[in-house]
Amino acid sequence: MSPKYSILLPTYNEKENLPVIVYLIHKYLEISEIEYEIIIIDDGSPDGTLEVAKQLETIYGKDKILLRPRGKKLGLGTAYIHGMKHATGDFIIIMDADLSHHPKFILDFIKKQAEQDYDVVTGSRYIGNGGVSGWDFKRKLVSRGANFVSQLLLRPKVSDLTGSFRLYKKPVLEKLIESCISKGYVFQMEMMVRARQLNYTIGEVPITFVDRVYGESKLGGSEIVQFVKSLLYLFATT
Ligand SMILES: Nc1nc2c(ncn2[C@@H]2O[C@H](COP(=O)(O)OP(=O)(O)OP(=O)(O)O)[C@@H](O)[C@H]2O)c(=O)[nH]1
Ligand SMILES: [Mg+2]
Repeated sequence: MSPKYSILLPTYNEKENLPVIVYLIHKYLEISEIEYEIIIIDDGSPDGTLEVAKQLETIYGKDKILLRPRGKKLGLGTAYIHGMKHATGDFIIIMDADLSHHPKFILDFIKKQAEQDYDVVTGSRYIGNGGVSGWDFKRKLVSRGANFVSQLLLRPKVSDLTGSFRLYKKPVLEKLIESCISKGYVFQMEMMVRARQLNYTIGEVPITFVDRVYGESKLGGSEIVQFVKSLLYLFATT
């Protein structure tokens, strides 16, 4: 039997982006005859994202779009756990719903995974044709800097530690989430560090990351301070 893929889409105020990303996932996976489901975890978005999601459920069907909303904004980490509990696929794909992660790359993730039966496949902005678009110098510097320092301290042999576009075997993701302590930005990084510790195999595919067009970005000074703190914590404990 061909494998099934569960795509987790956490949303908070993504009403403009959600219909586009769902359409694109549908388009790319349907033509490739890949079996999938999309699990939308909306955290009570005040912009009415859930209403939009309900319409998508009607359009694409309840077997393709699963709505697993929560009452209020409880954070990304727990949103993944919540979504994962309802996933029926063999593999779980995690991506942002703000169109920073283009669904066309999902096909690359799937192909890469099959090459060596990888436990995890992670998208990388720092290999091959990967890259970022729409970032100003400051944000590039912050991202590069964060990645560089993390590489130096943690030596995980993964080129892009802070990215969040990834594919996991379902049992592997369950195990990883169980062993991760951190929340926030550093969570993605800890996932890779733990994956190495537990001797899971990790494949990488180049992705281009596009800055969000709709909605507001939240990266600010306090996130950077939090990131550095968490990084040092990870360094000290792994
Ligand atoms: N369910 C849920 N989703 C969230 C929460 N916070 C963010 N998201 C979603 O998680 C994904 C990533 O969050 P973003 O806000 O894009 O974070 P970012 O990419 O670091 O920052 P931006 O510059 O704003 O794009 C998006 O699809 C968000 O809608 C949350 O608390 N709950
Ligand atoms: Mg984003």
